[in-house]
Amino acid sequence: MTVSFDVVVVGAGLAGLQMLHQAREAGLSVRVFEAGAGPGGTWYWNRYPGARCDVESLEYSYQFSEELQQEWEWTRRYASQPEILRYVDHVVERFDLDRDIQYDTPVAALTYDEPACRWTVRTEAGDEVVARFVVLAAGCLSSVNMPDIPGRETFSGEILHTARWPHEPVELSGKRVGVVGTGSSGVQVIPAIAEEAKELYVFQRTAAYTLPARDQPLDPGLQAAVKADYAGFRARNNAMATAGLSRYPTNPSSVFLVSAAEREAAFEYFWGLGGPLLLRSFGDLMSDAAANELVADFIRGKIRRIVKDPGVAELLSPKQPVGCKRVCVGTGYYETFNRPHVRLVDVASAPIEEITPDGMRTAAGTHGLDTIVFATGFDAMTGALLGIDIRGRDALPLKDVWADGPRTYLGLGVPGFPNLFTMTGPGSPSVLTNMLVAIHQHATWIGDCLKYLADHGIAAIEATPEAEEAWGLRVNEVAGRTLFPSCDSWYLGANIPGKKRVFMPFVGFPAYAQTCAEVAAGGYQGFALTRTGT
Ligand code: NA7
Repeated sequence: MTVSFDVVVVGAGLAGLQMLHQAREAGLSVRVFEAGAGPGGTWYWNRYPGARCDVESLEYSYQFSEELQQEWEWTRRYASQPEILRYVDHVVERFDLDRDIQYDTPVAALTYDEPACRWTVRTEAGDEVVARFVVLAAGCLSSVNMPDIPGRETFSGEILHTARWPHEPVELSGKRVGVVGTGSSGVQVIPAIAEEAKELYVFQRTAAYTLPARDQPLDPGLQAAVKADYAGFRARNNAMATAGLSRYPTNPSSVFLVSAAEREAAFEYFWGLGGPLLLRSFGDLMSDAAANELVADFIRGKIRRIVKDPGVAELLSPKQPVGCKRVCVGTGYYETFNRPHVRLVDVASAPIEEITPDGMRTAAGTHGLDTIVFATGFDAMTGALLGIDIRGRDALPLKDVWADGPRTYLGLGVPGFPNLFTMTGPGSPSVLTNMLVAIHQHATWIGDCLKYLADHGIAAIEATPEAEEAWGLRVNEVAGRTLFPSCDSWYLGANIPGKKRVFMPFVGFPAYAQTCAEVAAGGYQGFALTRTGT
């Protein structure tokens, strides 16, 4: 007999874990399928040396339980990967989540049975369960991008990817290591590997803006003050465009209204605050290309002062607008290039051509390597979803519906796919915010929705094509007012060869959350609801 659940959740990362909790709170039976051997998603897989969250720990945490947020003590301004995994384990234990999670179980296919209003969920092992609802919490940055470089199989040393880092320690001391990629993962792993490796070659295609994290032990006084009114702290953060960092100043005025000296002073002040706060120094940095160029130039000046070799400093200086690719937050990144055993290899002018048995060949020459580390990112936002064979009404494949890019209503539902919810999906703020806030908003919204459907005898909920169409226009219209779509980023899918270029996340958390709340309050406007027996 096929086992049946009210809800199946795909993924036991931070989104899936909260969704499990919310669905239980709504009185529903739940099964979570997780590909990894343990919980934590991003923090389970990305175990590379130096891995650390670039959102402050007091904010990168769950807010669904006052007891949880009171009892957990963070140790640093930014939590390391092991600390977050300890937090995840604590949450799993505290809320007894494990009994509903099946690990080592990637989901292969989801098929909708329209007459029954049920999904059949098939795992890669071939097991099947049925569920009234499916929530996809498979991760925005979980489908690994491994570049297809010829000769990989011939390499005699070890090939690693930051997002599939082994559980056992990796021996790098005395080795010649090559790192490909200089996004957020590269910026974290490069200084850590430089501590151990005999020689380090950094293969850079596009320089990224790296802002100093200014990580430090968390001030116990600050932690206590936040805990004294955690609800207020959360509410203030949720009102920010990026859903966070409300305790820092924001200057909404134009950079063009001040003198050059005042501008520099403001940039210096916000640079000194650390993390992405520099982008808060003026209100038009992310909407006006000329304003953005001023802050870009300020950062390039910093790079020139830190990096001793002018040629290397020039190569490390990004050309694209600041923030159109996600800014990196690092510790000692630029300083690493002053170390004598670290070499920057420009693979924009001389691309990687081949991996040989003992190294990497670019158009400019060969570098002997013992280990190659790919920090080449992810097929973001859609990769994990399209990795599952999802078929909706009339056996419609999601991959066909999304052939020209993802289309959703609120990043929560897709026409033709009833009773299927995407958490932090394309069309929602997700990666442009503190993910934990985005997760909280989606998990509570979906949890409330499931309860509403049960209370009102509704068997199926499905986004309407009209609502999806209108939402797609709004996502584009809001993004069009910013500089986000102005360079080849993973927000646009531009990092994956052949992927359709569509700006995927929604810009502006508070407006989004308000729209979702209004949709729910209005009886789920934009969704077609089918009553039981109709
Ligand atoms: P990112 O930000 O996508 O960075 C990937 C890096 O790898 C980036 O520098 C890419 O250069 C580079 N890359 C990708 N493919 C290649 C090839 N074939 N050759 C050379 N270089 C390549 O991924 P991360 O893991 O660092 O960060 C992802 C997010 O995770 C991050 O934003 C945070 O939200 C957490 P490119 O820029 O494409 O020229």
